[in-house]
Amino acid sequence: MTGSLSPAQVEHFRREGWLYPLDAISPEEAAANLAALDSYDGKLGPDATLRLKIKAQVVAPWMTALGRNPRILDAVESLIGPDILLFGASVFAKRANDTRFVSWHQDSAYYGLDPHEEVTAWVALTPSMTANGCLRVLPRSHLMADFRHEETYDPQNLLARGQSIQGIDESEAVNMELRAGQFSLHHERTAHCSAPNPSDQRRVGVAFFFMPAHTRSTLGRRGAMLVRGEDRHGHWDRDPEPRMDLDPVCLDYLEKMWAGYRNSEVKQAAEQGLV
Ligand SMILES: O=C(O)CCC(=O)C(=O)O
Repeated sequence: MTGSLSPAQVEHFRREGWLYPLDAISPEEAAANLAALDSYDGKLGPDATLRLKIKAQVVAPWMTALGRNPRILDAVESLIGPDILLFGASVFAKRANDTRFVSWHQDSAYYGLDPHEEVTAWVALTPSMTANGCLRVLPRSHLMADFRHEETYDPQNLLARGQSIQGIDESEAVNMELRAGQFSLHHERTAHCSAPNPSDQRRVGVAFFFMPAHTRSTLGRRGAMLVRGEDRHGHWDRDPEPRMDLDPVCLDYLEKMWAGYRNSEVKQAAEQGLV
């Protein structure tokens, strides 16, 4: 398998909670995917990317195909084994000269997954550099205790409730710089964030959330997509597969899932004392 990780890369991920850069698609393919995303502006509101959250993989066949990219899945398989469910995907887009940011957070506080073995592959559709607000991670934070999150509702924050870990010591933070078409990996419990984009180059990426098929939902029955291997456990319903670009059935599903995530799922995290 061409994208399998070496033992040293696996060991690095297990120790540090992140890994980059890895190659997924060519810069030309990344540009084609970006053009498809851009074509949704107007059709899905002025900034379509703000609606492409948590189940964005159902929006179009190209997005589902990216979530099934063999290089990405080979790397993910090296970490979580051969039976892989795609729990979801979110688009994170910052315009040029954009003051919006993503605060420090752990996905494990919100996703309602047990055990916490989800791995995110963040795929760059434009260059994602320090200068334009690339993804940042706190090394080894996946091995630390759960962080407490505060809901700030800051409108500049690209997260649903502006959920934020306060007081992180950023001195060891790593900026995961990527060229268009490359991807990084981070563990569900790895604290991560990204700064505003003061540059004149936009920064767009899609985060795909992969989990081993034995993962359970702690938030009731939900959907996922089987993207490799077999599901012998049956803990998840099947997410719909898009038949066309902006498949209306899938868009409806995406809206419902995003509303649920913003409301009940985050509320449940609050009840668990994590936000
Ligand atoms: O793209 C970003 O700036 C943040 C991404 C993120 O929070 C994630 O991939 O979970």
